[in-house]
Amino acid sequence: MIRMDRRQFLTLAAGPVALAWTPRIAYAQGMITPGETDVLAVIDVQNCFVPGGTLPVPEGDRIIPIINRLAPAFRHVVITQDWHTKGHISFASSHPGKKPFETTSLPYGTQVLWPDHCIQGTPDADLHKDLKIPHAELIIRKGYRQHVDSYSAFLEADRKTKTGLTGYLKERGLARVFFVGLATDFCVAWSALDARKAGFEALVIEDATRGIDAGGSLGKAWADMTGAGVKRIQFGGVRRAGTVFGHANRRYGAPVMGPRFMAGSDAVPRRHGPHTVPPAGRRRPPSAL
Ligand code: VGL
Ligand code: ZN
Repeated sequence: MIRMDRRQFLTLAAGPVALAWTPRIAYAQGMITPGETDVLAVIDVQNCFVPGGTLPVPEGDRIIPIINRLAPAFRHVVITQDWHTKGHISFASSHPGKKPFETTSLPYGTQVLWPDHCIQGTPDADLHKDLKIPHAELIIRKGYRQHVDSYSAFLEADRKTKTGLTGYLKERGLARVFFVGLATDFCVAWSALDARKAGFEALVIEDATRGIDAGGSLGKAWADMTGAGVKRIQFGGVRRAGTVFGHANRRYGAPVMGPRFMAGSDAVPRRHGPHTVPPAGRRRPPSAL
């Protein structure tokens, strides 16, 4: 005979009810459950952009555990890699007398000059070893033309040359792109803005990004993004299909632990983001006991 204590019984009994309630609660709390036409775009989480790399973004490595926990919520994931040639035109070292973070004028406009970074085939250009997204479906490289930079995952800096990502997403029926990665104010922002121009819905998961913030670039990037209809959300706002947090929190009046969608000024401080979701094994509603 199978013996079950009261706690186990209540947990099991609550299961189907909880699942049935999930969509309504998700909507009520503004949480987002990624679906079949959603894709997570993981931008440039490479050694070059984390501390110890050639163009380190402050705290760039801090987003990796968050991305690893977020990615399983998405059926579809694409990854980008900044992938420059040696002596690339975006490197200050290619412009005598120029220093990193100065600008120069190029045929396609003003170019910020960077330290040599993310050179094709070097360990510096590798995806970070702690990034664990085995189900990612595409890795798209950009910035590999000697004379054109590319922050955006869609369109290079000449604003004409396409990377092919628009066609890929459209052919696959993917309509809503969630962006994470590095750096918020360059490759993430340019990608999100171009996603909007190409007709996609675009969201940036703020606490799964970090910025360079050169000369006010971070504030400007957010202003441009929100002006273009890019939504600004937090990690806690995205949840995996089939989880029952919303229900559990509501019904039992438990402290709000579940992921919540927090847009704009409602955003909860970063420290609350990654800590709000218990490990997968513990995702079940509390029993009433
Ligand atoms: C990036 C500067 C130069 C980025 C790439 O990934 O944001 N920034 N190359
Ligand atoms: Zn670059």
